[in-house]
Amino acid sequence: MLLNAVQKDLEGALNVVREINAAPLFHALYDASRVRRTAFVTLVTSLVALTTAAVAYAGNAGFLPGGADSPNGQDVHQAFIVVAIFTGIIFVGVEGALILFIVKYRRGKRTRTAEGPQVHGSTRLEVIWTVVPVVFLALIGSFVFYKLPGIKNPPNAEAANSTRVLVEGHQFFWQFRYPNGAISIDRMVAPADEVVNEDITAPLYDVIHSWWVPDFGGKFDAIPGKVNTTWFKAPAGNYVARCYELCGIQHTAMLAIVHVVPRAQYDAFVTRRASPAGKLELGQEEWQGACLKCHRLGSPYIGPDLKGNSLLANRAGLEQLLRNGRGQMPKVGAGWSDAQIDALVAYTKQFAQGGS
Ligand code: HEC
Ligand SMILES: [Cu+2]
Repeated sequence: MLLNAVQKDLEGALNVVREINAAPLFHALYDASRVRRTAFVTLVTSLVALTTAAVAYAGNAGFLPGGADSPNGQDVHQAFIVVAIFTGIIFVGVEGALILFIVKYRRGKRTRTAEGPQVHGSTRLEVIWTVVPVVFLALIGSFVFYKLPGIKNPPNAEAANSTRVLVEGHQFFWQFRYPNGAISIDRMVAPADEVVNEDITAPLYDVIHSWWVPDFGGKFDAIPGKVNTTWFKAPAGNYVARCYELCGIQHTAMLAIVHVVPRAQYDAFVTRRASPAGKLELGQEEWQGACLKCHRLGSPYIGPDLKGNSLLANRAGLEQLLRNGRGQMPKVGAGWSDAQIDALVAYTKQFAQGGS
C-alpha cells in the first residue's frame, strides 16, 4: 500500500520534470559560471599585477632586509636567504600540489555524492613527509647556529682596540657617550671600517626603547638598568637608526643617524665635542633632539609654546624643570651632567627674549 503510494508520487514528480523545458535553465546556469570565471580571472590578474608592481617598486625585489653594511648584518642576511630558500621550496611544493589537486580531482561530471577510492596508510608517503621537513629544519638550524657567533661577537683580533660607544634611549632621543666623555644626541659619529662596540641601555627612570640600525642587522632593546651589547663595522656613510619599541607619544620621532666617517674625522669630532669648543653644538643637538620633539617656538605643540619663555635663559629654573619634569613633561635631563645643562642654556638663552 505505502510503497504503491510512494511510487505514484515519484512518477508524478518525474512527469513534472519532463514537462519543464530545461533549456533556459541551463543557459542561465552557463551564463552564471561564465561571469564567475571572468571575475576569477580578473581577480588573479590584478593580484599578479599588484604583486609585480610592489616588487618592482621596492627595488632589490623588495625581498631582502636592509643593506647589510656590517659583517654581522651580512650573516643575518645569509641566514635570511637560507631560511627563505627552504621555506620557498615548501611553499611552492604545498601550493603547487594544492592547485594541481584542485584541477586534477575536480568533480567534473561525477555526481556530488560519488566517493573516491578509500586509501588507508601509505608508508612511503608518510616517511617522505616526515623526513623531508626534519632534514630542512636540521639544515636551517645548523646554518643559523654556525652563523650565530659571527653575528654576536666582533672579530677577536679587532675587538681589543675598538671604540666603545654607550647608546642610551631616552624619551624621546638617543644619547651617545664616547670613551673620552664626549656626548652627542640623535647623531652617532663612528670611525669607518673599524669595529665599534655598542653598549645599549636606558636610564632607570625611563622606559624600554629598541636600538635598530637596519643596515647593520638586528634590533637591540635599550632596557632601563640592563646593558645589551652589539657591534658593527661599516664603510663611511650615513645610516638611519630608529627606535623599534613603542615608547610613548613621540616614539615615531625617535630617529637618529649613524654618521660613519674616516678615523681622523672621528677623532677630531670627539675631541672638539669634549672641549668648550663643542658646547654650543651640543646645546643645539640637545635642543633639537630633546626639546623640539615636544615644543615649538611660536606655537603650542605637545608642550606649550616656548617662544620668549624666560626659563630658557634661567639656568637654575631650567635645571630644576629638566631634572624633575613637570606634569606631562618627562624629566628629560635627569641623567644629564652639569656641563650638558650648561650647554643647553648656552644655546637656548637666545630664545628667551621673544626672538627665534
Ligand atoms: C615629551 C614631551 C616634552 C619634551 C621632550 C620636553 N617637554 Fe617641555 N613641556 C612638555 C609639557 C607637556 C609641558 C607642560 C608641563 C605642565 O606644566 O604640565 C612642558 C613644559 C615646559 C616648560 C615650561 C613652560 C611654562 O613656562 O609653563 C619649559 C620651559 C619646557 N617645557 C622646556 C623644555 C625643554 C628645554 C626641553 C628639552 C630639554 C623640553 N621642555 C622637553 C613636554 C615636553
Ligand atoms: Cu623609544
